[in-house]
Amino acid sequence: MNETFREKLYQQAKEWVVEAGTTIREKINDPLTISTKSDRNDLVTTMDKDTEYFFMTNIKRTYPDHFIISEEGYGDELQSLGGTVWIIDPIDGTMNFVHQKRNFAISVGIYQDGIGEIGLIYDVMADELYSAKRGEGAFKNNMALSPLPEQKSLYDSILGLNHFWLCENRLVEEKVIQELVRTVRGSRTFGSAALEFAYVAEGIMDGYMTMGLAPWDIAAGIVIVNETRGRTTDAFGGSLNLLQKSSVLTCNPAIQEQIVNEYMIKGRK
Ligand code: 2AM
Ligand code: CA
Ligand code: CA
Ligand code: CA
Repeated sequence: MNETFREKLYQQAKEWVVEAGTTIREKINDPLTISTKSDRNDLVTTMDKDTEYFFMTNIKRTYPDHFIISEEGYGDELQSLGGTVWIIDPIDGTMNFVHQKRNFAISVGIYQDGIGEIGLIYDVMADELYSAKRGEGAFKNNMALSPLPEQKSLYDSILGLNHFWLCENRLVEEKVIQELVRTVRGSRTFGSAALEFAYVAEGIMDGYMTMGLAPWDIAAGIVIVNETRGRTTDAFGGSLNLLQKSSVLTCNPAIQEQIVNEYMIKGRK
């Protein structure tokens, strides 16, 4: 992707993200129409769908040759990441949106032939935009984010985890997750994968690990975390495929191998 076009695309994507976020903020106290998807806690609202529709119509009108991967059904069914692909979660953290009216984000990643070029994560209620272009560093609004520290011990790390790690699975039976939680300084659950990636990039959390995320949960986050020296793999250190669901570990590289080798891979055996 040539530099001039990427800059234009970045400015355009940013404009749409902020416009969509502003609309959500203005309507935050309006009555919601909420439905459930795979289970009773898997929520979707008309705001999720309307926001995705806003992106889809704007993108298809302005860039008819671009593709879209997105959560709520307005995207394309893609078998490959060839060409320019927008990977969009219109509201990441829908449960937070519904119950808390905060701590949710719009997440937009733009990939060229599988390479993450642009990442935008907009914390709508805080009006904080995390952004990155590949090779040009990451920002929170207009402030450049510092590279993550080269020295980091797991003992003084804060890890983003969620309650699914406590539910029945092999890693819990093997006491792996319990040991990991005991080793780290603390754990946090924010309920928005995109924001948890943004916090790792910002260095206010040292890692985030979760099961079963979709491409739109992580596409923007990967680009932003990369730009502050963070690394993203599946929870067992394997590479990610943005056409599939996967477990995810994004963290400071200083603790990545230890989490993977001493906990996750050991626990899977
Ligand atoms: P969502 O709000 O866009 O659905 C919450 O733990 C995080 O996991 C959110 O980023 C949420 O994204 C994501 N998630 C992925 N699959 C989910 C599911 N089936 N139910 C609830 N949250 C899910
Ligand atoms: Ca969802
Ligand atoms: Ca999501
Ligand atoms: Ca969503």
